[in-house]
Amino acid sequence: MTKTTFENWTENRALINWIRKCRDLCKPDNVWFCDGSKEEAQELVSKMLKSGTLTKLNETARPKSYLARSTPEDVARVEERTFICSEKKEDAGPTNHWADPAEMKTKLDSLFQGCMEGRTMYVIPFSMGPLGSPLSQIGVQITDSPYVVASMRIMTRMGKKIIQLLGPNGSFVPCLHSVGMPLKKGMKDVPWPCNTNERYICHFPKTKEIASFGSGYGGNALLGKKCFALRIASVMAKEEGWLAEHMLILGITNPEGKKKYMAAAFPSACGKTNLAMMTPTLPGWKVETVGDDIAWMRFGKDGRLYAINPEAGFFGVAPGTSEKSNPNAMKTIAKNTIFTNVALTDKGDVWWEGMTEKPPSHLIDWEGRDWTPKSEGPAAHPNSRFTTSASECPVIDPNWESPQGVPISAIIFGGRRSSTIPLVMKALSWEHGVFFGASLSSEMTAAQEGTIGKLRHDPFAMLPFTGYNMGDYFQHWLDIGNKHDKDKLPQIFLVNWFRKGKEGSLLWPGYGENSRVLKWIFECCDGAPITAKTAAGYLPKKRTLDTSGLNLKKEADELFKINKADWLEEVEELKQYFTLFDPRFPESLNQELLKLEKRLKTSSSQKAKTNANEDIF
Ligand code: GTP
Ligand code: SPV
Ligand code: MN
Repeated sequence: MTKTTFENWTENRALINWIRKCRDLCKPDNVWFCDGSKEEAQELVSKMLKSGTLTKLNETARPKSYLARSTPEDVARVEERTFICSEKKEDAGPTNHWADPAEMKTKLDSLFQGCMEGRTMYVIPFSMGPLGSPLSQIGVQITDSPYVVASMRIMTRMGKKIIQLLGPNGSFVPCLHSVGMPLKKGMKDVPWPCNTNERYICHFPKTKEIASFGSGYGGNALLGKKCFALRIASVMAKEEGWLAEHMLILGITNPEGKKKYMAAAFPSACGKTNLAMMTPTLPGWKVETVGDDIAWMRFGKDGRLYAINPEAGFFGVAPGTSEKSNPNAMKTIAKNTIFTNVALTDKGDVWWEGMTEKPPSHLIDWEGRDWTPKSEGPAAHPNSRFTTSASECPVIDPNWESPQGVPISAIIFGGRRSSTIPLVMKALSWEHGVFFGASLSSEMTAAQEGTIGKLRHDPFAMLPFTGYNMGDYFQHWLDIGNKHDKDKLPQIFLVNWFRKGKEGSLLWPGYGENSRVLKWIFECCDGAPITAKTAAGYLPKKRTLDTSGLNLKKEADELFKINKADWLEEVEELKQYFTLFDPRFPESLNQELLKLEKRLKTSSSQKAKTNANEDIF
């Protein structure tokens, strides 16, 4: 076998030069050009079993699957350490951390200096999106983490075929990553190397480059995902007139065989994977998955919006996933899966909170300690995840790799809101829908470092993922509406699975029952006369949301209530929040807010608590 050299691996000079530069800077012991083959994956796994990074799961219970445990300091995305390095601070906007690109480059140069000593530098050519699709993009990640290589192999299309596609002159997004823990001579490695003192997740929107230092976890380290497919891609999308969004994509077929595609944006750990793979409880309805986290959308020649899933796998939240809540996810992760920070059973299989009603009597928890139901704290980390191929999903959509994408009929926004926001609402117009997106907020989860349960604004579920000024991003969404045929634009909806009743319990059963809401949305898109106009938006007209056979509590009426006092409070709060984006806040969104306030106030002759099942004007 001939040894792989830069020259016989690629003819792309720009790529060779960049890899050489990284090698000279990071000083790895050797360079490994990833070909994406099975043999390569096997070799990496063997290496990680030896180093303790991976534990093999029971081959009968969970074939070809592994468990990784991170250190407790490296369990989620680190938004505080995420930077947008635009030339001007205003272009990063008020919601991003900004750093001067030249200063950050200098800082990164010193951090990356010799950072791969004692380690292998892996070079991973990858495609975001189906190979050769006009909507796809190529990236090359350099990393010193074999765990990242194994994960990228699942999450993206990677290897030799990408190099062929790139050719001698193709362009790529350079993504440099290091766990930031050089192995000096005589130093012993640890199972999960990382650097808790120095962490930088950096994006250079002008030159479309990414550099990440110090973390080996998820969106911090799998740079094709949030860094490329959202932060850098959102900049490309703005420049080129398309959309890069934190959205699942699903196909839904009614009992008559009519199919529509929908995209939905919910903040991290708010239900995208679950909705994308759901098993409808409504007889005759079918849901199929195109993607569970990211959508890239462009207008087709016919004037409709088409979406692709740029990813090839799922990096899904484990806790709460069960045969009951998400049987399709359970089938997807039955084999060939890497689990991170879940608990280990005595039989060598995985477990997490919510997987079974009763926890096993003994486990090894995510920190490698003995655990019993009496132990303090959960056995699996709340942000523990599975990494698995989309192709393993039993309900993967037949068109999920279609190069032109799938036509989107509805765009859905949602978050965790224990009050105020009804189960489902349709926007009055595209602009009102953009207002839904801009005013989205959600209670925080374990997917981001921060205070769990605290309500925070998360416009378009893109707060940590928009690579430029959020005010300009709002304008971009408005422009999309202005530039395209209004009749062909997707209709926009707002949903909330998480509204709570007086005793603090969830009012809506969620999961498969969400098919009832999807059905209503489906029928709205078909122009069915099932909407009732309220001050806040269109709600389901009396009894048009199919709740047949659901034993909803009496207080379930609350699900649809537009409580005027709460909404006026929301308006005041939004007035305040939107000033953050001055002077780049689009005037038409201000108008939407004022119109909402006016509608709420003119409905004052009505009862303070309006029953939304009635038209309120
Ligand atoms: P990211 O991968 O972080 O972007 O998350 P996601 O949006 O894909 O969230 P996911 O579907 O993994 O759900 C996160 C958590 O929310 C899990 O614990 C689920 O069990 C829970 N969840 C999902 N859908 C529902 C629902 O309809 N109702 C309720 N009550 N919980 C849900
Ligand atoms: C999210 O946090 O939205 C995720 C997980 O999908 S991560 O890839 O870590 O960003
Ligand atoms: Mn996500």
